[in-house]
Amino acid sequence: MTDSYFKLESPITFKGEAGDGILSYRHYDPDEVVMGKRMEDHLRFAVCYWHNFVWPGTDPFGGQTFERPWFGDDMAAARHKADVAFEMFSALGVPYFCFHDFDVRPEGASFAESRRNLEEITDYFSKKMEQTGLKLLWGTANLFSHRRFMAGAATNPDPDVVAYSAATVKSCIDATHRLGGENYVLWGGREGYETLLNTRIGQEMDQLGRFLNMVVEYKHRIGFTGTILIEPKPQEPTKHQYDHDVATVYGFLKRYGLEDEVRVNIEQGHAILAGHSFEHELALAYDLGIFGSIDMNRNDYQSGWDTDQFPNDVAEVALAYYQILKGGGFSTGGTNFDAKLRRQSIDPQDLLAAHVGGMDVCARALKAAAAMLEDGTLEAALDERYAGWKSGLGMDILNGTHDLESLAAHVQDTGLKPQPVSGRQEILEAVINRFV
Ligand code: XLS
Ligand code: NI
Ligand code: NI
Repeated sequence: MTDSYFKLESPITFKGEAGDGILSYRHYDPDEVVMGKRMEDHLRFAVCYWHNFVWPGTDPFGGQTFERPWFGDDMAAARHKADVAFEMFSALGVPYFCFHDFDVRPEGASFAESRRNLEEITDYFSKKMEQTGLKLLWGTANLFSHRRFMAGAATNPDPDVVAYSAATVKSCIDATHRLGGENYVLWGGREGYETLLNTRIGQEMDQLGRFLNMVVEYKHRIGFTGTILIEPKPQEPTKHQYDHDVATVYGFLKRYGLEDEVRVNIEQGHAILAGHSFEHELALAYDLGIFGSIDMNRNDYQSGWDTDQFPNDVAEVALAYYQILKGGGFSTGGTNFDAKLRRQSIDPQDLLAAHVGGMDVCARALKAAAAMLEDGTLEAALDERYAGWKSGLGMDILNGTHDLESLAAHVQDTGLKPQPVSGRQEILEAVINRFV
């Protein structure tokens, strides 16, 4: 155990209006009951390892800005990093964390050494989890940083790389299983292409389909009960990624017979990159029965890339939690901050304050969403708009009583003249404003 990095006198707790909202929560009170459930159990916050403890603050034009005492590529540095990570998770009072293999252990000279390093850190985590009560929301493999993955992992044209990727995923599922992880995530950063001049889409999709089936088979073989999640993203780092968005992932899962086995981890910033709103992706995933978890980090709307900022817009986040509450909330999923500091935020306190701010935004948004749902105006407006489908003509269209000919006859015989009805968008938007 290393010395305290954050030098906090006491953990960060809910102080409401009495606190400054920087190193205290003004809105996130884990024990406050919202719609019959504690806020902590609704939100299921997780903090990610990679952006917080690994990312050096680089951008395409500049190098490292963060000087962290745990940066280094040996096991001593990895343990030091784990000490600070668990110090931060505990100080924030979040229930969960998430990691990639690459974040937590040094890369070995061989696959076997990398695996041993991961196992050693997994043991170290296991003790810390016991001491602190922290839980693992999900584990994942980094199949995109090392140069061996430059042309993809499961979709690489070289079967040797696919085999290496499979071995890597196996060791990461083992680590996740050992730590009682509640989900296992696959984000296909390099599962896509730069140009069709060197790519066969159909071949690569078949590889990905088989790969994912192997993951599911292995999960069942070892008795891992967590959910397997795919994280859709349309591009970056590759120009075109196969897991483009929720709808694309669903089509892929159907094609390879996985729609009952695999769900989605939806990231706000990825939804924006795909040209959707976050709530669109959430609502669709619930409707398709594949909603799993969320990465709660926003994109900058001007820059057009994955900036991974902490959330700071209550109204926007409220619409997201509105869909989540309506859909029945999380089961094995949670709210993961896959978010990173801006590269000028170099103080230890910035790391804590970023999460506190993000968690307070989510807490306010959850309460607003619950109030909207309890108020019922929005749902009543939807019920009214779709009322025609509950009986009579609407019901007969849906249940197959009608076909094109019978509908044509119906329209002619009754002299039907459909009457346009207001969509009332501005009125509904004004309703939102009552709650945020
Ligand atoms: C990158 C992804 C990544 C995944 C985990 O854009 O969001 O961080 O969440 O591999
Ligand atoms: Ni993510
Ligand atoms: Ni992302």
